[in-house]
Amino acid sequence: MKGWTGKVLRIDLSKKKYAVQEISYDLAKNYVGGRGFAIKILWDELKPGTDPLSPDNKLILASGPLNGITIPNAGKMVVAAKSPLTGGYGDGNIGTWTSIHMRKAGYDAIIIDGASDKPTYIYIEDEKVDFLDASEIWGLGTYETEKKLMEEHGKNVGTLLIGPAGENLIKYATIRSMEGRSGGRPGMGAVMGSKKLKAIVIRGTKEVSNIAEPEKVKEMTQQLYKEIQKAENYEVWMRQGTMLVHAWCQENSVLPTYNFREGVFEDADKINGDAMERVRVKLRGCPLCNMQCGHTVLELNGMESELDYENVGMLGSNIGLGDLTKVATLNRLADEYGIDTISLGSNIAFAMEASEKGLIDEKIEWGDFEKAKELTRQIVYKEGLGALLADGVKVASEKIGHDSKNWAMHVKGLEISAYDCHYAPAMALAYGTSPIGAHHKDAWVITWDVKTGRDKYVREKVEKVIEFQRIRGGLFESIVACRLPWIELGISLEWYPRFLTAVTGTSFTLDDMFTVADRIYSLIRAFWIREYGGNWGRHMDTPPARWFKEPLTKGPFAGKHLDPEGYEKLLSMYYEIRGWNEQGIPKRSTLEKLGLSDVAAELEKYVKLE
Ligand code: PTT
Ligand code: SF4
Repeated sequence: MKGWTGKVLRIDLSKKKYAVQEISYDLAKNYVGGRGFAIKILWDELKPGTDPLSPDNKLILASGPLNGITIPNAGKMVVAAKSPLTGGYGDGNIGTWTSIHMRKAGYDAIIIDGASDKPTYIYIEDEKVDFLDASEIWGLGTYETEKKLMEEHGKNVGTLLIGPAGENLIKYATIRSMEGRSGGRPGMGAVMGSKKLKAIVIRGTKEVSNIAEPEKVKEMTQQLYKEIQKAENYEVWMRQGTMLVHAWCQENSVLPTYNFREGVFEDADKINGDAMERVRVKLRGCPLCNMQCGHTVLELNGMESELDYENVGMLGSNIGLGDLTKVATLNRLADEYGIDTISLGSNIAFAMEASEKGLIDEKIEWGDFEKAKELTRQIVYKEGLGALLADGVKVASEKIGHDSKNWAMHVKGLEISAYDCHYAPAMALAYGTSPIGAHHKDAWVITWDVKTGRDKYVREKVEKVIEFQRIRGGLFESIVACRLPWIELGISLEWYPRFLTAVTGTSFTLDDMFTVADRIYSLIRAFWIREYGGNWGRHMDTPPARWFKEPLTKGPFAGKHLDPEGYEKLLSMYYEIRGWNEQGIPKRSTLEKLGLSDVAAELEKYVKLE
């Protein structure tokens, strides 16, 4: 086959063995790559009920046909496993040279199984895999770890690594790469830690040569780089990147503030994109990108800290902190430890609210930077109050009880990213139905929600959520490329099936890609249901009670809250369009239509199918 390498590298850390396995053309065509490969492997191979932090969990590193060649913004990769935070499917999309080196080494994906009995890292060079001693780097922060790995193996490698948070099995530890990149919000770093795997270093020395139409791909690549640079929004984007959205969020009352109680923050202008631009020191980003968006500023100790909107939303207004340098300091700390900034911000805010309400003994006030910093350390080392928060807000609320589950801001156990949805029903539905828990990546519909009538609970909104999920969660996560050229610069979506067709020689239209996306979505859904069995239901797709029961008290939309009946209506429409039943379980006919008859047969062992 063309385009795909057709090979998967399997590594068994328990036995320190590895093997190469071929994948079929049908699998490649039906799942394309990235998230598609990850869920197919996890569904086929993971025994239901597997403890995510046991050696039996599998860590999947998956690329797509666009990786390893110079196509713009394709320096990305999917990292996936059963999530220790949610108990369901978990993944993340990380910018890294690993994606490129993995394909150059000859693999579409790597599956890491088992666990080492002592700290280890893996060095892969083409066909060769070495299991190396990591005792000297175990315990180090991510910056120091990466530096030492590069000193040892040179700079021409891809790295994926964890910090102390992953080592200590903090359930929202992430995987890090290239200093600024972080991926796998639902605890992919903890899965590495449970395998005593500090890092993966990979060098691919070959070229990805089996491209169906190499000249065409080359020509299109040059054209797209130019088109990106000429885009109308290019200059504005280059000034602030994702931080552009901060001021918009404040204006539209969706900036997460005081644990998502409010959508406006009194000190918003001290931590927005303009504030960042005034002190910015550098621009960084993923490989193969000419619209880089990682803006760094100096934190309190003079170190660089890379600010994206989510980081500032969750470690700024959401914990009541209106000082950019202090936000940057917490952000750098999170990167150093290898812990997700979104979940961290949510857990700190949860502690602040619990303290305010007298539900915990510790005193930690809104905006208290020193205590937030110390709490971050305590979370990573599971000390004091940190031990309560190391498994996420869902578990913390189950432990402290009272009404805290109403304001433990998560869906399916994954903390909500930085958009308040008191008055944004489509975005609430996007969080509710995201396939990994409350992440914005699959359907960032908030600007559309605001533009088209925030009081409306109508079918059009549901259709938009599904359209975005198909594009963002399906197309971009399987090919695998950054979606920001399309979202931020208005680059036409048609580029991507055209690239895919020219690379693989298999004809893909946008509609074909949406069928792949629907297949991936229903299979991810089946995975969750198999894990949750009888405990599955609509509640799994419902955001926390705060947004329904506690209206905003500040800003232009004071008094607004989500309408529970309206939300139920949206959810029912969502299930109907997806071909799932009233509990969100795929119908047999839907699975069959997507070529998943075997999945229907397996799922029937766990729930009744319609
Ligand atoms: C992503 C999530 C995001 S989404 C942000 S900021 W964003 C946070 N970044 C963190 C960080 O930094 N350090 C840290 N310790 N934790 C962090 N947690 C948060 O993680 C990221 C960019 C961004 S920046 C976005 S929107 C886009 N996301 C894409 C995606 O999901 N898919 C895709 N095909 N393209 C995307 N392009 C953009 O990539 P997760 P990255 Mg990330 C420091 O991984 O798990 O999905 O969580 O990968 O390489 O850092 O790029 O305003
Ligand atoms: Fe990476 Fe940003 Fe470029 Fe996307 S736009 S590839 S996230 S640097």
